[in-house]
Amino acid sequence: MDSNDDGIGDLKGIQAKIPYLKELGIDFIWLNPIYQSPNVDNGYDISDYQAINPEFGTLEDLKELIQLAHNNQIKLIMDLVINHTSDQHPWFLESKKSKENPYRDYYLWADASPEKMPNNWQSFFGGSTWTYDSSTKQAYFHVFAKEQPDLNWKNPAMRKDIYQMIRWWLDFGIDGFRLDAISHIQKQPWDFKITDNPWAPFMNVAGIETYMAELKEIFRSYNIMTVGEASGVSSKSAALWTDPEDGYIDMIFELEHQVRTGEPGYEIGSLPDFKKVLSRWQKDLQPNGWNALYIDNHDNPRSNSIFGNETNESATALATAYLLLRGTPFIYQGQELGMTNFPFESIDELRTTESLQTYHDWLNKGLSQNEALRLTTHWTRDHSRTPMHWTELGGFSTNQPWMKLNTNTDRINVAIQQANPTSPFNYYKKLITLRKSLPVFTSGSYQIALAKHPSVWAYTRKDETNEVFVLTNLSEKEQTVTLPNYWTNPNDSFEVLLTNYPNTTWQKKLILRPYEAIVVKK
Ligand code: ISL
Ligand code: CA
Repeated sequence: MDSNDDGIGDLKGIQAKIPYLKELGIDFIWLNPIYQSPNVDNGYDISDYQAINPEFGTLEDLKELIQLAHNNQIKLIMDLVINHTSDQHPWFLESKKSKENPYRDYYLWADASPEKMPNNWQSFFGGSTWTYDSSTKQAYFHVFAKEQPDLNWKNPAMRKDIYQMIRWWLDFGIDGFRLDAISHIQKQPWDFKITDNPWAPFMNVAGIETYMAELKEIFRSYNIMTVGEASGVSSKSAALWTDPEDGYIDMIFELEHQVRTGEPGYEIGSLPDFKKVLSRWQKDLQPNGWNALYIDNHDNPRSNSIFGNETNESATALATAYLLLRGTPFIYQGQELGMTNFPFESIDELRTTESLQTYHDWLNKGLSQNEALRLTTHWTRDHSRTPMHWTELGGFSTNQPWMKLNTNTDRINVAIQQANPTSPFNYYKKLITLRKSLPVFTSGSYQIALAKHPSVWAYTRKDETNEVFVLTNLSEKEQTVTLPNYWTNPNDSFEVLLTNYPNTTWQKKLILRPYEAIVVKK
């Protein structure tokens, strides 16, 4: 929400929407990076960790927001981006000056020539992980954009400065962190040879434990929550990472469930894999680990478009499927309305560096502008970054917003959905209330049901007092299912706790309507 009509959402805008968040029923806010940044990667390139980007407001505004949130029993966590900084961070500006500079080893430098980089590793955003610097005849290392040099975690002086900054924020009064790209902070030796996985040289590499243990020491001395974005940490080791007794952090975002299938450029989300991956994470993290649950985030297209068919039913079925799993559910802005992908028509409508880079790579390979645009936008992160829809005309700003509003604000907006009892917004409210009403949803065990069904995701949650069956048809076709006897025995009573369709039935043979969801308690 933009409070000062410059087209950019800001801290005061969030303050104004605390009542909305309270009504929805959330317990904490996670803010994407709002620090001082040249914005090459939407704030994930930080040039001053202890300053707020003036576009978003001031430290004072943040203090106020935290206060207001706390008054409403809402906590607030910030993104902690410590795998890399911006190339405009004073540490890097110093580091670049000379090989002898005291900040040289805050980053990763190696001998190179313009023709020969230290190795052939590829960055997540395309191209080499190395950028050559002619003045010192060395190259610096970056797993993301060249404007995001990786910090050298082997350097104790660098770590000390980072730890001091972390404590500064925790003393400021925030309630925790989402640890960005944390599994990449340790790298293999530069002569490590890539075989099958191009990201292996910097995915959860051995030795990372030392740094995670140091971070844990800090986190454990505050009453906070931490969630790590930790791609490459397997579901098996995630249980150790998040063990309540001696894990490094409280919970983990896995990235594996975003499986795509189909030809490149035409891919769709793969439902069977989505279900399989999430089920494995549920299994492997019980009883000792803890999941962070999500279907939308700022790095992926909208789930209602890639796994759903952009209807209220698909939005609510997907919500039911993930929000009742074991773990802490996250809701990404607008997901609760069933917001959808953006119909990109021009490259000017895109904002992320990664996508602009991809577009130019396609053009350089000789593709037409139209085809390059189609391939780039098919799966861009920009789908999810368009402004939130508050009213029929958007209501995000009185000015031209920093990214175009989606074209369906008339159908998908807060005002209209608050007034409609069967809207996704009101369904999310019910779902959150339901989740909080029974401890089985927090601590009960997870067991998949109808495991082989290609379009239905069903599972049970169970503790000493309650047993619940969650049944979702995640397809736009009717699906017939045969429920286990245990769940349809006429001698037992079954209570429908929640459903996204009127006139639900519960019997051994069921025909589920498109994206129908039913939650039943025995
Ligand atoms: O592991 C990955 C791919 O298999 C990467 O996805 C990586 O872990 C992820 O992209 C990291 O994302 C985060 O850090 C980026 C930033 O651009 C993203 O927005 C953020 O979510 C760099 O800070
Ligand atoms: Ca603004």
